[in-house]
Amino acid sequence: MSELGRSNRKGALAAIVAALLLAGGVQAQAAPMDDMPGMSGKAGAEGAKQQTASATGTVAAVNASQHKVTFDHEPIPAINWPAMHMEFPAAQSVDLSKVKPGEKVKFTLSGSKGSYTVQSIAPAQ
Ligand SMILES: [Cu+2]
Repeated sequence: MSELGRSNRKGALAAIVAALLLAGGVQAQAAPMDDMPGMSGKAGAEGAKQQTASATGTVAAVNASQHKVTFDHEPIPAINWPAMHMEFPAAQSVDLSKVKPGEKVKFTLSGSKGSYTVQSIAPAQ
């Protein structure tokens, strides 16, 4: 009898913990949408829809071994981004050996939500 009572209590506790975890999970998923208000409308029911955007900025760093590039980029209205300093993975077609820190460039991005890949980099005029 006492054995049964203990296992029932355990079960109830597990259900409460599961409910709390679930509530936390829902909140965590909702948060990125607040950061990117421009995306929620366009993505619609399709969810993580691919978007492309072009931007200008200054090359801050090139990570050849990981094929990544860091920009101090200007605002990107197409994806609702303010000016930022950030690192992006670059597509394999992008030749990072031609990209030098301090260079002012135009670049294009494609991706969805907070995850974008650089598709091209060209010198800015
Ligand atoms: Cu950014």
